[in-house]
Amino acid sequence: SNTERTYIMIKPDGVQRGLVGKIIARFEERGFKIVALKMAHPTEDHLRKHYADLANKPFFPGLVKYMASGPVIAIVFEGLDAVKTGRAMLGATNPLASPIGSIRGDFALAVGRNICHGSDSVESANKEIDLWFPEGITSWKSVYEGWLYE
Ligand code: DAT
Ligand code: MG
Repeated sequence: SNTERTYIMIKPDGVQRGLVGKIIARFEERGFKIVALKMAHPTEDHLRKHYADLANKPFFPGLVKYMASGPVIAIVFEGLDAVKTGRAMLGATNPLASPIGSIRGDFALAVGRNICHGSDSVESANKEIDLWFPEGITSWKSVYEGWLYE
């Protein structure tokens, strides 16, 4: 539905490399609506919760350290098929396998420095939104909605 939400996070390398505006612009231009946005410097403990499903992977300690190495931009975008379209806009987990035109395919080289996170299902989006925005999100009506949706 039009109100599907996804959690998108610009990772510390995306922030350090000055790609925040470019990444947000892609989602805005596609038609997605920002319903929550903030900068945060997450703790390793918070990131262990965010990536709990990957706790047994050999790269997990390095992943948590990298993600805690600087501030991130936490965003919730809302719109039609936000989760699947958000994943398509990111590309593959490995930038090498990401199509040109995708965020990782245009801006990243290494799997361990892939600049942006996106929820992989509606269920994980809801969990991630609760984890990163316990204060809640901001619902609002965009004047473009009549031109984005039938
Ligand atoms: P995605 O971010 O595409 O959802 P994921 O959830 O499987 O991928 O993994 C989370 C992050 O962990 C990923 O963005 C980068 C890192 N990662 C995944 N596989 C990795 C690997 N084989 N080596 C190093 N880092 C990896
Ligand atoms: Mg994932």
